[in-house]
Amino acid sequence: MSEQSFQVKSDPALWEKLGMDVARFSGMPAMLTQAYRTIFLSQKNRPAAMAYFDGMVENIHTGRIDELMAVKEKGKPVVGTFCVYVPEELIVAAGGACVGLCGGAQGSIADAEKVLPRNICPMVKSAFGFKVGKICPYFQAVDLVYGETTCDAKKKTWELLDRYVPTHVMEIPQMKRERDKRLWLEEVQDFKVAVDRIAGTETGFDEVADAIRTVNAKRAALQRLNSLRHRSPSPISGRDMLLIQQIAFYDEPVRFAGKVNELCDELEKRVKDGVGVVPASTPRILVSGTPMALPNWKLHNIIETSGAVVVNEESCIGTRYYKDLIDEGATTVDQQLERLTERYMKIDCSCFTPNDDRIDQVLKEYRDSGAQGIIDYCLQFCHTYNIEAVKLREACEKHGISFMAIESDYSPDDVGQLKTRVEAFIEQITG
Ligand code: BJ8
Repeated sequence: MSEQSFQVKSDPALWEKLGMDVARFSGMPAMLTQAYRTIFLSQKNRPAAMAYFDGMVENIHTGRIDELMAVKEKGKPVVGTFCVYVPEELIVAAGGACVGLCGGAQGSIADAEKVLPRNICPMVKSAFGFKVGKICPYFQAVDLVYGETTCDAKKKTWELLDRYVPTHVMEIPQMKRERDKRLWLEEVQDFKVAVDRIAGTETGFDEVADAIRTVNAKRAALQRLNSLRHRSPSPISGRDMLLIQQIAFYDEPVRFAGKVNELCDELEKRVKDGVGVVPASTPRILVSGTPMALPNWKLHNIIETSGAVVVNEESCIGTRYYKDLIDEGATTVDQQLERLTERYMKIDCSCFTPNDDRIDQVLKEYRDSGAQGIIDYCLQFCHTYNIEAVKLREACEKHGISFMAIESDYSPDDVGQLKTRVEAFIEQITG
């Protein structure tokens, strides 16, 4: 898609119906259009199959919202979530839609700070501010949100968010012992009952099996895509990969998997023909750490406009979301929920202790992706990832891997300083 033809669409009548602050939101499509043209469409040699994902961004506040409203009209729930621990398979099984609501924009932070303390994670503030300011159609479209007890900032915010939208909370244990696994399974069982109740149905074995296959297929498509971008020269940019991984949280899963596989077919041809989005000599960087929710493209844009390419995201908007699939061999609903729980327990968020599996996983992804250095990204005030970076740095030192830790928020204020640090890091890894 050309820079000039791309346009994020508007639908004030739809936004009005959703109870949004239309006057305030009406400037958003133009801002997003401008940012998207600059960050994405100015890239050279993008794969043709990116056109679908460009279209998803054009329709982010309109067409996809219409689809969610159609789900609601059928009497099925649209559930907002904030964490990859909430099992989307059970929402899909009940005929509902699952939408990731994490916030990645600076524009809603001031709204949040009217209620929340300032010194907490920008992702939590951004999401909360979207709801308080009525400036996110997804937040307005969801019937309820499902929070979880991962970090302190999130779990305490749910108590306040419940004043604006019904907010259920799932308890996620902080350790992975047998007794924690039992608790977790019970939480999953309760979650199924709650979602079924809202959907007005009792999902049985076949619906759960179908949903597991659907979400597995989505995750498998993303695995395929990620392993293709590990090739050298990289056939797709880190910015485009990040975008696709963000869209995975709000697109319809079957269509999304199909489009990712179409892109993979194109990239396979690129790999065969030795075609890259950048030359093979371009320095390769793995980004690890906290998730980058839409439209947080800040670090990737800095890295890729400084002469390097991002070849992997060890993040929840990245491999942590799709590295594990659910075993499809269960023969009863009870077994399905057990297998599902086993899969979710493999997610290695820093909210867990101990969490050494994550350090091993970062090192594995570093080797698999052919990266030459790791930039660990931590959102401000995220204590668990910030502290875990100590162990990650030690592991990198032990294995002779170049490592840099960055702490940032959504404001543009530190872009110049970050760019200087990233450029110096790129120079260091290229010797
Ligand atoms: S599984 S990473 S999605 S909790 S960055 S809000 S942890 S203070 S996002 Fe997360 Fe689930 Fe873990 Fe993934 Fe808190 Fe940290 Fe902010 Fe975070």
